[in-house]
Amino acid sequence: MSVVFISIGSNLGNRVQNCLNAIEEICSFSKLSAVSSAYETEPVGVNDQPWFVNCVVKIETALSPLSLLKQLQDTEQKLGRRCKGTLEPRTIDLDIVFYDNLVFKTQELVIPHPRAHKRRFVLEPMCEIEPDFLHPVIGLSIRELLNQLVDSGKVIRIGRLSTTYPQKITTYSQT
Ligand code: PH2
Ligand code: MG
Ligand code: MG
Repeated sequence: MSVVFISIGSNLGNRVQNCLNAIEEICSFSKLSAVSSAYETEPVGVNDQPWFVNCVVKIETALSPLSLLKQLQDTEQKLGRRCKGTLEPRTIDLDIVFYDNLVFKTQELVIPHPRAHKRRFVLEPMCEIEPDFLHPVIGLSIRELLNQLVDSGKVIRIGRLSTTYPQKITTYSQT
């Protein structure tokens, strides 16, 4: 089994509900081991877009990186994502951030996510669940990356996400 961190983001429609739906779908093909809080985050690298809701989940999976990518893309489609480009608002975006300590580069997939270490909306939620995880290329922990970060995009914690077992229902509460 491999340990994978996935960044979840939505800035179209009911953003929190979209994230909840994504987590439930992810539970259907992998074992969920941790979920961060939900954060409202200022858009980074795009102009004139609504703010995002972002979170990070930790899973265990037997899927290979490319099979997992396919599952995540199918899930994005199922949850109503229409645009594939990065410049339009999207119902849901599911990105593989880390896959064990793997360094993986193909046309369709790069792991670790090439921009994750520069993004507060990824590092802050991930720091909540695994602050000591070492970036396999940079060699710094998530906490260290966050401390040296220059990204000024605002990231505001808005509530807790929790999944019930064995029902696998994920809920949001403003606490
Ligand atoms: N995703 C992007 C581009 N910019 N900004 C925030 N705050 N959150 C995101 O998830 C995000 C972004 C491309 O995937
Ligand atoms: Mg993305
Ligand atoms: Mg993506």
